[in-house]
Amino acid sequence: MSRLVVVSNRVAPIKEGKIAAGGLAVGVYDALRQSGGIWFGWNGEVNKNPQMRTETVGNVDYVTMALNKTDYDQYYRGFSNATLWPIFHYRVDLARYNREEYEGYRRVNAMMVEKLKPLLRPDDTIWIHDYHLIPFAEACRMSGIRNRIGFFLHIPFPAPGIITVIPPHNELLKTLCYYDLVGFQTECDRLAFQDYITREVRGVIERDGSLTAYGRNFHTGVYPIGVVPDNVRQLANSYRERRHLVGYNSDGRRRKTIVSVDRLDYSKGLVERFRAYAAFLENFPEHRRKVEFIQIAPTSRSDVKTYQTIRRQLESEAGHINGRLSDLDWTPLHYLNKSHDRRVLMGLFSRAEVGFVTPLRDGMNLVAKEYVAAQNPDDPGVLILSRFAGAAQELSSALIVNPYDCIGMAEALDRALRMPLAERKDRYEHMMQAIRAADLDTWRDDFLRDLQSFTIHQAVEAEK
Ligand code: GDG
Repeated sequence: MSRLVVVSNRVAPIKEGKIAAGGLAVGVYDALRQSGGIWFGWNGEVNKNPQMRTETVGNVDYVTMALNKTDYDQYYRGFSNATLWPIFHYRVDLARYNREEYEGYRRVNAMMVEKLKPLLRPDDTIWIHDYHLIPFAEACRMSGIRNRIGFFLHIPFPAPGIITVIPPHNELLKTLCYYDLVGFQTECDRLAFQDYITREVRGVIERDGSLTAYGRNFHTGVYPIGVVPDNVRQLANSYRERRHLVGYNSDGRRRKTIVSVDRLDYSKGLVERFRAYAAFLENFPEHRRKVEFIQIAPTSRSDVKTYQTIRRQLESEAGHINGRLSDLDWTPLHYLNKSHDRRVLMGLFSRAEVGFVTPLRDGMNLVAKEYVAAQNPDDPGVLILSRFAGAAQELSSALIVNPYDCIGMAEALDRALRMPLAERKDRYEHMMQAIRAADLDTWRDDFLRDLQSFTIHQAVEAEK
């Protein structure tokens, strides 16, 4: 097997047991550790003289660089997170477009390619991750790099009517055709992309399923990202302080727990979730004092304006719920903005009666899979899952809800808390089958196998 070179926007060298709060990091870490190679990207620093730095941990070289302030503002804070992220999550209302930011985005992609180029060997397989780096392969080809290059999109690919809101959508999506393989989380995402290519730019679907557009032939595929279920369960079991995680009534009986863990992001549906919880306590008062909701939401991208707004909104909603309903011995909602150790999270999942995962849009949502994998098979909790999370395609035995339906979600909470053991077990077993069938190893192995095995008939005029 050839050496693996992974490129993602953010790279943080990972020490065992200390995993950053981001699905991509969790997924790529194990992939690289097994095959060895390079993980290349931004180190999170912003300074005047961006220097390359290499840190070797085990068989992985973490090669990172800082960004200067302009690059950070235009590429990261601007086009990636204020244009692409909201639009790909169907939040056109929160998106802005600025031509300079787009140019900065293209420039940083090209600059990263030039930095990576001297480190590449001819038979390296290059795996690019996510929306920050869509034009990476095109910049590689222009620079004469001939290696196999695959791209995986961690977030949803929106319907063509949404994506055409981005003024240079044609130019941007053309760059995806320079990959040998473009991977998506769900069939729905892949079909949306295929629709765009066939309808917007008159690309064609070949007999082997590959696409030809802009004179280039390339493959697409569906690779739902997963978790390592045994590892999740092990972590959950190893957390010894579990009794500190949940509250008790004054009579000593343990309160039932509803748990949610998300990066603080408007795509995760936190405001709608808080409102649904409030409606649940209003409409089903018999649960009051017997239940508590723990929402862990580490802040992210806090210098992007829309993220400051959502944070303020959540503080106000949380204050409203607790101010109105708390008692001296009962706090209905625990809203925590800090990040927690992974072991603590898995321990908390295993003790919570309900996992409440209700994004407005999500590429996959690993928390949904982790919650299920952390459960005790003899007495599992119930997953409530948004139909707009990629995970809902596989976890159809969850209680599927529409996050825009406040009362529907309140009813699902009531139903979950009352669900008999036999039904909980039945749903859990179905979900575990799906989680095992598409675990993290399968995601990585399938993607890399396909990337290495497809016959590539790329047109090369543009590269000459
Ligand atoms: C993107 C896509 C897609 C969260 N808080 C803490 C913490 N986490 C961990 C969770 C989970 C991961 O971070 C979050 O993954 P998600 O999948 O839920 O969400 P995104 O960060 O938005 O990831 C998403 C994913 O990429 C992978 O392709 O599923 O759709 O948006 O593993 O447990 N981990 C620790 N402390 C925390 O406080 N240690």
